[in-house]
Amino acid sequence: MAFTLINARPSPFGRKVAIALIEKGIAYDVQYDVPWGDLTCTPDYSPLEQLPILITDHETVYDSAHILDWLEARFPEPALMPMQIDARLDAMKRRMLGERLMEVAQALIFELVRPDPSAPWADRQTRKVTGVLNELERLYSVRAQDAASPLDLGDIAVATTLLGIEFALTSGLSPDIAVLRWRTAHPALDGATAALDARPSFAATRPQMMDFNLQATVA
Ligand SMILES: N[C@@H](CCC(=O)N[C@@H](CS)C(=O)NCC(=O)O)C(=O)O
Repeated sequence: MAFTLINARPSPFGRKVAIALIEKGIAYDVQYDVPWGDLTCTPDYSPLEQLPILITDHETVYDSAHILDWLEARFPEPALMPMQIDARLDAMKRRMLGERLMEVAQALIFELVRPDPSAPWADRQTRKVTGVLNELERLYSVRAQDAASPLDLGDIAVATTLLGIEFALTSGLSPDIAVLRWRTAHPALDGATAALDARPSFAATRPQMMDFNLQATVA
């Protein structure tokens, strides 16, 4: 079966899907698109008009979280979710927090590049980022005690979000927002992310810039 991933750069959402495909041993081609551009093909494949989109011979699947669930259902081996119920619920919680953190961080960045940002609204998003980072730090402190735990979708979601945030800051895509510099105050997340980032699936999908104007996108 042929797989095409339509992706945007440097999308943490698309990277999440690419990592899951590689971990499952599924070969795929990548096509890049700019969903904000006049020539975008994204609406041809997704009513949400968002990337990533995964196209196979028989199906078109969109939204990164839904694509991960679809992959797990259609290609269960190797499993990226534990079968044991407590481990599974823990992975689901880490995955949910990782996915929501990306959205909150994105909302904060977009607000702060607006010409007249709302301070109360930005403060609220800042509190959410702090709270989620602290909760993930607690969860990964526990997870670090079991060095043998296999990779799961929680790890992929959390690491792609944290590395995506870091890339946005270091590449200048985002302004320097103190709460988004997550490494120093969160040693368990620092350690877990470094280990995950050393995997071949992460090495093969490092974020890269494309010609992208955040200010124009927000406007
Ligand atoms: N919840 C979506 C978010 C994806 C997303 O925001 N994708 C961006 C590219 S990185 C996009 O397509 N934005 C265009 C838009 O929102 O209209 C997912 O996880 O797939």
